[in-house]
Amino acid sequence: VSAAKPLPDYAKWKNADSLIVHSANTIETRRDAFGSSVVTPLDRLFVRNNVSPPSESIMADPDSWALEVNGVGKPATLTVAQLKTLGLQALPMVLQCSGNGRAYFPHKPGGTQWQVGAAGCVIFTGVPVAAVVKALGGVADGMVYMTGTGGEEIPAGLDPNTVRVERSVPLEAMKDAILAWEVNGEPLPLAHGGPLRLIVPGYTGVNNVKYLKQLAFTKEQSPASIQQNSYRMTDIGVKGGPKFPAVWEMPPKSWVTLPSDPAKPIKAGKVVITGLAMGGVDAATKIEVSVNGGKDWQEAQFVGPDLGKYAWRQFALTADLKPGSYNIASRTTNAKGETQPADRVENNRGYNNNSWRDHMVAIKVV
Ligand code: MSS
Repeated sequence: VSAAKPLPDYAKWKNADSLIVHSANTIETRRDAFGSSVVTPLDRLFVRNNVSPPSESIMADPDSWALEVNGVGKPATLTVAQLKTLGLQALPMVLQCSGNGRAYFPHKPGGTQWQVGAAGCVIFTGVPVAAVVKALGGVADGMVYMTGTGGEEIPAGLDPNTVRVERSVPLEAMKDAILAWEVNGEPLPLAHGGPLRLIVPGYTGVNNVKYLKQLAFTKEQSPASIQQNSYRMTDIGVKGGPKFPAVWEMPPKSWVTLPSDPAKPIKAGKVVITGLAMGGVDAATKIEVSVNGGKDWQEAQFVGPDLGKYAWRQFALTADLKPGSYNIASRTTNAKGETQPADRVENNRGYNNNSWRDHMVAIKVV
């Protein structure tokens, strides 16, 4: 029996049985624990912080949390209470760490060995960024990026350029972005970025800055190392650098959730294979399942509600399986016609793994 690591204090309220605790700041959902709801229950949602989260004391009076907005016609500091007067949008979406699936890269990239569970489908609620920007006189001329700054301080010496977690995304990502104070109908907890978080749907986890202190429209990407060096698609063996593509939009991806425990043999006969499929920045529109390691594919059915293009879809396929060994894979196609590939895009830090082969599950039917 392996000694399970304890949940950290700020995430003590989570359901330990559903989670793999890699460290105090990296906690993933087990492959068999996403549940039957399309929306991931908060107590099973993964957690990832690059450094320790800020003190729980910032949650004492969430409405008084102040956000500085710069790079607009009329720069201003707005409290959450003021933001709540500017508009409201509920946004179902997949929140997924850039490194989800890193465990399957053969070159063993450094970083958390995430399997499938650094992802969840949740409903964030807040005000559209576009409404806030409109109220402040629009984006200032010549701005190219939307930059979010987090509220925690990173330890001295880690980054010569900033003490903050800071990420920039292309300006066009503003169109569906929101500033969220709620998730799944509850006040946004500290673990997921409360009191206020920048949500950029379709973009990988890191771009959704928690404890948001500043939202700025900028000419350049943030000088922070987390922008310039980390979260870049560099060649294997090459450390980061601004000349490599930033990890921004998510590619289409799916994985089977059941049968999920290769240690447990499955009874021959009709077996319902289930899973989750996401389209990235476009809706997942097609899902196929293979029971023979990708040789033959059958179209599976989406089951459960469609919560919009940024959410994931649950899927199922009933297969008649005789005793034997099977490799179960799934692959999705999005509205743009992009299909999940067999092979991962190799990169040094193990980002954006959407290879169907890497996410395959071997099962035994008896
Ligand atoms: N924010 C801040 N402020 N800080 C940090 O650290 N992290 C990232 C995001 N945001 C951070 C932030 C990441 S990296 C991720 S994934 C996310 O977040 C997560 O979320 P949750 O809620 O789950 O925890 Mo990777 O790409």
